[in-house]
Amino acid sequence: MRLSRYFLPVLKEDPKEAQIVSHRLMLRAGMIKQQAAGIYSWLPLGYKVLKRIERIVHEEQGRAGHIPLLMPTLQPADLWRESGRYDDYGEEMLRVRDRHKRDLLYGPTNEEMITDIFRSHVNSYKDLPLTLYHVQWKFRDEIRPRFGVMRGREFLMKDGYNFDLTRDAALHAYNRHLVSYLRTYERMGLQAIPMRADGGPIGGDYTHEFLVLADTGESEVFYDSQITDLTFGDRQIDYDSVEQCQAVLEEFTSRYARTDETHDEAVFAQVPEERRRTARGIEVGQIFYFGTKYSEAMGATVVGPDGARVPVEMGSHGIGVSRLLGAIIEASHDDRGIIWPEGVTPFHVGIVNLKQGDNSTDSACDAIYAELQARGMDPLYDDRDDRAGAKFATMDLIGLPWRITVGPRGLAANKVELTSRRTGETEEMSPKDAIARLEQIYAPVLGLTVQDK
Ligand code: P5A
Repeated sequence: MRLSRYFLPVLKEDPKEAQIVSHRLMLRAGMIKQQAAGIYSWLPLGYKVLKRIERIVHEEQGRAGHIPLLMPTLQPADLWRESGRYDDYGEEMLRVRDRHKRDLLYGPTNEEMITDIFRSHVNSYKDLPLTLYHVQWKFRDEIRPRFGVMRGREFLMKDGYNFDLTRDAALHAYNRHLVSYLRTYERMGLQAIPMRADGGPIGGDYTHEFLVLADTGESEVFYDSQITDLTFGDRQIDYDSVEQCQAVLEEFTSRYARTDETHDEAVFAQVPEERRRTARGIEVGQIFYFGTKYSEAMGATVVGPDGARVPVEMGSHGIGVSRLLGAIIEASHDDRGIIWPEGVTPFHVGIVNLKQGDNSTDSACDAIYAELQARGMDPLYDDRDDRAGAKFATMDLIGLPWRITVGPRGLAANKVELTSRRTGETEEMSPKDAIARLEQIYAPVLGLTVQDK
């Protein structure tokens, strides 16, 4: 993309309404615009990151064998009357009435609807196990929407639902989700720690939240510091293996880590004092096992191996896709702006032309831009006629992890600068070498095969 043709409405001043850094930077970088309390338009740059995050979520769900579908945002109230949650959900549920006076609601979650789909089409245990998921907008009429996309009223969630014959099989689905979530967050450059939590309005008493530690987080958390040493890394997991998934769950949940809802001082006191931590965290996901809560209420049964019908065992699993943008920025920024991890950056590299209109720099930038695209990368070329300082400030604010700077003096010696946003380190090299370096860096992210040259 050429910046002269893009829509990037950056703000010079700090917006007053933003209390935390991620909200401030998302507004300043022209990523979102508030339309009503907790309701946002996603401007091109924000939309791009949202799509990158969504794509990682889809890839990791696919790897775990989960199947995508798409349910609507509006749901008939009658489904929720069946489960009893229409009355229970309270004021957080946005209720709507259509012209035929039928009650609808803007879905805050989809347990009822997916259970309805299941009972309409699945009859036998032979069709199990099954995990269906979608990435869809939700609405919760939060009392206090705040911190931008962090606590919105309309927000994007990945929500998945597992259907199994037995409790053990459903617990394997739970473990499988835990593993796939660990991978998903790490690909976004985040450490999200599973912590024992409370079922809330979804239900069930076996549930973990995934928390990214941050001072601005809304949840108070208590944990054994050893837990922060764990990483999933690039281990290969067979998602069908009960033992492998169970082993990962045990590794990541055997140390004390709880939200304030389930915190127990007596148990916490058994952790050696020097390892006890109290902190704040951002909840970026939650997994639930709730057994037959919805299937019994809604008559979702299957014929079991002995011919008798049994209610299906279920759980549900959510990732806060739009909240993740805020969480990533909270975890990765500096005074000058955002620092995107390579896995989610809106553009892979920024190209800054120090002398727009100069034949040599213009044609060098055009060539670099074309070559990066030819190799599967997505560059943002600042081709505006602006001061170098202003161009650098914009690139720093929007947080592209790499920048190529092209100026007439360097170019005379066939050199450009490659700068890391994270470390600020700059190296001089030929355009060809800069492109090759970026290709190496992005190969794992893009699934590229780098040819030896
Ligand atoms: C699990 C999937 C559920 O709704 N039903 C389907 C279960 N879980 S949850 O924990 O309530 O939500 C899942 C994740 O969605 C994000 N989230 C939000 N993001 C932005 N604004 C909000 N108001 C909001 N509410 C929930 C969180 O990341 C949460 O973990």
